[in-house]
Amino acid sequence: MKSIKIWSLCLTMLAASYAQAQQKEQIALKYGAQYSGKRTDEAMNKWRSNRFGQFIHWGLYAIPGGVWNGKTYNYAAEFLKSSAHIPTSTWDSLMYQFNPKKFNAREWAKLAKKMGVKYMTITTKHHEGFCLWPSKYTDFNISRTPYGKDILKELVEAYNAEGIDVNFYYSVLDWHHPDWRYDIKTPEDSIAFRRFLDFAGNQLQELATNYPTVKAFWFDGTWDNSIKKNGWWTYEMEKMLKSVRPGVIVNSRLRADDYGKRHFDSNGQLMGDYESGYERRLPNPVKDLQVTKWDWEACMTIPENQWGYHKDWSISHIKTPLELLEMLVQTTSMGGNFLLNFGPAGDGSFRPEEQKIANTIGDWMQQNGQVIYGCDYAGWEKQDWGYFTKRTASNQINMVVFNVPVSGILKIKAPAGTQLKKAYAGTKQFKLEEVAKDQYFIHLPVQVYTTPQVIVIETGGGGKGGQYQEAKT
Ligand code: H76
Repeated sequence: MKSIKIWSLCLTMLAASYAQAQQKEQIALKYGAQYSGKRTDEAMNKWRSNRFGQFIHWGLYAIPGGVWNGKTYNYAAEFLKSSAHIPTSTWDSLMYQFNPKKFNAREWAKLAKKMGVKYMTITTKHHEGFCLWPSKYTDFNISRTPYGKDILKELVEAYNAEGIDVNFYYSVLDWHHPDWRYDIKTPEDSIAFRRFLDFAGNQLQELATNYPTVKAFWFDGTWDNSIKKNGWWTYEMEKMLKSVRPGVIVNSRLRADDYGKRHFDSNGQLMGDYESGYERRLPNPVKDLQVTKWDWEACMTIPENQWGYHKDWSISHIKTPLELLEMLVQTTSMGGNFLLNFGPAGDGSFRPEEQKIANTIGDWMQQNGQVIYGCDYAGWEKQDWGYFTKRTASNQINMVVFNVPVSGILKIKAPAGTQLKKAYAGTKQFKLEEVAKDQYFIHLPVQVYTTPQVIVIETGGGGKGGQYQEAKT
């Protein structure tokens, strides 16, 4: 007994000195995280409460739609220039065909509103380098197409009119710009890339200045050595955007620190305002609960890996509305935002499959959006039937049930000492049974369910007060 005590004392001391050493080992960084912890200002609280967003990939790649000279390329359609080895001058001349006859910004915004998204993130410029706004820093932009008008402005106005926030996706990687470099190997590279960074900085300043309602910048194409060796620039861009547009939000993907460490700096601090590494995948709802410590967003395609419009969707599994809805709910249950991608065609229309998905998800969201918007990680143990969400700054716990067991019994393990009072959906009340210490059953009618069921739990008071007979073993 005595030796156990001494050992545990030793271990405690060891742990304490280890923690101290860890703290001392903080590396001095010039370009690391600009603050620590979650932002709690109004703009960030709004971003977080939005929870569900629409991603839009639209550019010249929507015209060929993954097909070049009669050959279909199965890789992501927005990468066609690279997959089919198309010379830049050939690709760039697609600009003279960009004339989306069916484009109607207000219809796009109405579909998004119907789906229930609270924000939309649009590719202002993807890797191809083509700009959806009339940038004064390059001719490779919308004003030189037969369409001619500022599509970005039309979209911002139409979505904002529906009460939807608009965020700008911006690819730093640029296949069009002669000064882009993947790595810096010579003094010439260094000079050219410096010119490129000035160009990109000017464009970002232009976007932040000319579209004053922009809420966030979503950076992409930042993984190459050239950016990792220029962490200072990513630090400066975060600062610059926040000074031009106070409250604006940037994703962690923008950032690299002094040592080229990305997303999280060399001291393990998240850079930017939210983590943006979950792409076409979600964290594990049991094992990966560390994500609840910071803000994050997952982005998701409907096919396996198509962001821009691809003519042939038969080449991969197409996610169903229920699959996508479950991803949205799971993401909310872990304190993240879910950004679902759409790739409109070159004529400005949404394919029927995407419209169906938007409408089906929207039908559910109109009824049940209260368990998504303004909701967060509940801190309750995950159960097989689905997910818990919690309304921020309230005691309301929601259950979103995707798998009703054959018994109709939904098991709940409440946090220690939490009493459950009532389980209901609208005016319908379910039988709630306390079966053991902190354990409850909710009895659902045994039937076939075709949509996720929402049950609200009221906590506090009542119950057996923890009077249970403990087993002696
Ligand atoms: C790789 C890559 C890019 N990142 C995704 C968000 C899409 O934009 C895709 O093209």
